[in-house]
Amino acid sequence: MAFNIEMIKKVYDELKTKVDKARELTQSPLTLSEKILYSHLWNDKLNSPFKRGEDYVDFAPDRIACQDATAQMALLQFMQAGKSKVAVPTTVHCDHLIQASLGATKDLQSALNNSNEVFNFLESVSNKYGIGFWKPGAGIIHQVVLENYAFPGGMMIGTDSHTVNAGGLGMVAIGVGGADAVDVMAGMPWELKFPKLIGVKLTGKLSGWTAPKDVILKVAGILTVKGGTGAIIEYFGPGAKSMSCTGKGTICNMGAEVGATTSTFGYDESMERYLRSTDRSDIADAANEVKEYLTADPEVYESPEKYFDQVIEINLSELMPHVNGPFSPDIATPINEMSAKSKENDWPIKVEWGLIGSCTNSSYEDLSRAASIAQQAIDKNLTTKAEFGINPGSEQVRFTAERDGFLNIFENLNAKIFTNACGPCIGQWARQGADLKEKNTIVHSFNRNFAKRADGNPNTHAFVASPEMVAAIAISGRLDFNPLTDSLINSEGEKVRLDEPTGWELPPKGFEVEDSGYLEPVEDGSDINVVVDKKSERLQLLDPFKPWDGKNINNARLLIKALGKCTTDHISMAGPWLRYRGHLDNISNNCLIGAVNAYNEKTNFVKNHLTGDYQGVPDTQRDYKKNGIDTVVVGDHNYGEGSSREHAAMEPRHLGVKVVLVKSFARIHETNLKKQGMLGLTFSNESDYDLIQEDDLFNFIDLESFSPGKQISIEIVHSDGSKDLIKTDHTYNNQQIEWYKEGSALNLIKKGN
Ligand code: MIC
Ligand code: SF4
Repeated sequence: MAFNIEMIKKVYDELKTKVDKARELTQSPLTLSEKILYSHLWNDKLNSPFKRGEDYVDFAPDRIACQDATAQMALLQFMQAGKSKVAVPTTVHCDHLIQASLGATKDLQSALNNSNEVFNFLESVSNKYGIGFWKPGAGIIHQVVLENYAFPGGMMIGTDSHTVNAGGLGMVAIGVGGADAVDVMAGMPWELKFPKLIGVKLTGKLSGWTAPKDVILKVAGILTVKGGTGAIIEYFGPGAKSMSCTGKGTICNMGAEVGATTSTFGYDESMERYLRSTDRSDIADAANEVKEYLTADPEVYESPEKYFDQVIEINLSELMPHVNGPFSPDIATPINEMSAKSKENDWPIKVEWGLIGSCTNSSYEDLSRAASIAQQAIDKNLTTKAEFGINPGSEQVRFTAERDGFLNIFENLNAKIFTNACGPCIGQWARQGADLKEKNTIVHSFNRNFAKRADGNPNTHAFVASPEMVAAIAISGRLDFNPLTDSLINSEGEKVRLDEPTGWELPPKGFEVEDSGYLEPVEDGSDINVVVDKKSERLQLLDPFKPWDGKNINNARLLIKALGKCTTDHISMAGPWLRYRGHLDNISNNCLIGAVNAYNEKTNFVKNHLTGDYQGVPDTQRDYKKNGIDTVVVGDHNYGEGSSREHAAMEPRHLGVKVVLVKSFARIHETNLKKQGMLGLTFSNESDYDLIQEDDLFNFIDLESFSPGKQISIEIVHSDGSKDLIKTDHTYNNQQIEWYKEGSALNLIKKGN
C-alpha cells in the first residue's frame, strides 16, 4: 500500500471540479502542467487566468522531500518557526553524506562514524516534527521518492534541484531552497511565478543503443543550461508512451540542467505498471478513475504550438546516443561525432573511470541494461580498460538487482559497488590520485559535470551519457568509442563487437527488499528534545539575520566580479564541504572560493581594499564585515545555476555581502537570495557588467523607494574619479520586499505573518 493514500485520494476527488473550473476560466483546453498547477492553488477564487512568466502564484503542494545536505539548514530554520508538526507529509533522506571509497559496506560504516552527529540530529528532528526518515544507505532521495511517494497529478517541492525527477510519474515536482520548504512545512502557501510551458513532442521509438538519457542530452543541447528557465517542460507523443516510467524520470531529472522549473509526462500505462510493481496498485486504481485529468486535453497534443510557448520535436527513431560535456551538461555530442570533436578540442580520449548511478540513472532498468553490456565483455573475453563504479539508486533496487545477478556481473569486471547514495556525483569520492590534478577523462551517467564536481580535480573532463553507453565506453577505454560501428580487440586478439543492450523495464520476479531503511516518526513528538552542542563543528543553531535599516547602500566595495560560469558549486562547493552544511559560520569559509575573479582569472584570490593585498574571498569579506564596509558581488549569466543549496545565498548574507548584481539568475538561487533577505539585482543593460572595475565604489541612489517593478539606480565611482550611473532590474514583489525589510522570510514567519 502507498504512503499517504488518503491524501492522494483527496487530490483525485477534487481534481475534476478544480480542473473543470480552470478550463472555464482559461476558456481553453489545458496542458497537463496547467491542470496540476490550477488544481494546487492555495486560493482558488479567481477572476482571470494567470499570466505565464509574470504572475506570482501561491500554491499548496501535497508533499515535501529533503535530503541530508540541505535538510540540516531547512530543519534548523523550521525549528525557529515555532510549529509542533509539519503541515504536509514530509520526508528526509540521508544520501549525500556518504563517501564512495572502498565499497558499500565499509563506506556506509565510515559515513555513520563520521556523520553520526548529523544523522542523529536529522533523525531526532524528523521524529519530533512528524517527518518520515530514510536512513543512510536507504537510497538516493529521488529514486526513493519515485518508488514510494510520487503520484500522477500531484505537486511536491523538495530541497534539492533534482526533485523534478518525480515528473517521471506525472507530478509537478519542483526543487526549492530550504526556506521555501519551511513555508510549506509551517502550513503556509508556497509562491512561484506561474511558469511558461515548453512542449516536447516525442515521435518514433527508442531502440538499440539509444536510451531515455539521450532525449534529455539532446534537449540540453537545444535549450542550453538556461533555455528552460521559468518554464515547465511537458513531454508527449507516441515516443513518450513507449518509454518506461523510470526512463521518463531520467528525462525529467535532467530538466534541472536546462534550468527548467520542472518537467512532466502525462499518466500512461508505463506509470501504471511502475505503480503496481512498486506495490502501489491503490494509486494506480485511483488514478485510472480520473485518467483524462492526469494528462493534457487531446486538443493540446494535437496542435501543441497553440498551447505551449515553445515546441520542440524529437524523432526517437533517429536519435543517436549522446555524450555531453566536458564541464557543462549542454555541450551535446552525438557519439558518431565524438572522434572529430574530441580531437578538435583536445579532450583526453583515454577514459579512466565509468561511473553508473546518481538519482538520474540508477533504476532497475538502468542497471539491467548496463549489466547486459558488462556481461558481453565477459562473454567476449574483453578486458575492461577503465575502472567501474556503481551506485544503485535505492536499497530496493540494489537488493533486487543483486538477487537477479546484475551486481555480480559488474563485480566480475572488478567494479566497485558503492553505497546506495549520491557518492561521486557530489564529490563524495575518494578517487586515488585526484590530488595530482592530471588532465583526464571520466564518463558517467549522472546529470552534472561542472569542473571539480566529481573528484575535486579541475582537470578532470567529465562526460555524461546513458548507463549502457557508459558501460560500453568504459569497457573500450575510449571517449570516442561508437558501439554502433566500432569493434574491439579481445584478449585472444580477435575483433569483436558489442551487441545492443537489453534489459528489463521492471524486475520480472518483482521488487524485493529486506530493510528499506525507513523510520516512521512517532505520533506525538512533543517530548523529544533536539540538542545541538554549542561546540559542534557540524551543527549550529541559527541567529536571525538583521532587518534592513531602510537606507541606501553607500560606498560599497566590490568583493568579487565573477567571470563566466558561476554555479552553486562555485559559490558553495560540495565534496568535503558537505561536512559543514549544518554550520553556517563554518561553511561560510567556502563562500565563492570556486568563482573566477574577472581581474586575474584566479579562484579565491581577490583584492582586499583595506590592505591592498590579494586574499581568499571569505577572509576578505570577513575583514570588510568587521570594518562595517558593505560589499557587492557581481556575476555573469545564469548566476547560481545548479543546486538548490541555500547555503549559496546564506553564506554571503552571513558574511555581510549586501548585493548580488548579475546579468541573469538561475531561478532557485534568485529565490534563495530573496528569502534570506539579500538584494539580488540584474543589469538592465547587460554590457554594464563590463563597466565594473576592481576598485569601484557603489552608491545606491533610490533603494529607499524599493518597490515592485521599479528599477534601482547605482552610481559606480571608478578609482580615477569618473562615474557611471547604471540601472538595475529586480523581480521582488510586495511580499518579497517585506522579506528584504525584515532581514529574511523566516523573520516574517516568526512574527506570525
Ligand atoms: C546537487 O546535485 O548539486 C545536489 C547536491 O543534490 C544539490 C543539493 C545540495 O547542494 O545539497 C541540488 O541539486 O540541489
Ligand atoms: Fe545526489 Fe547527484 Fe542526484 Fe544531486 S544530482 S541528488 S548529488 S545523485
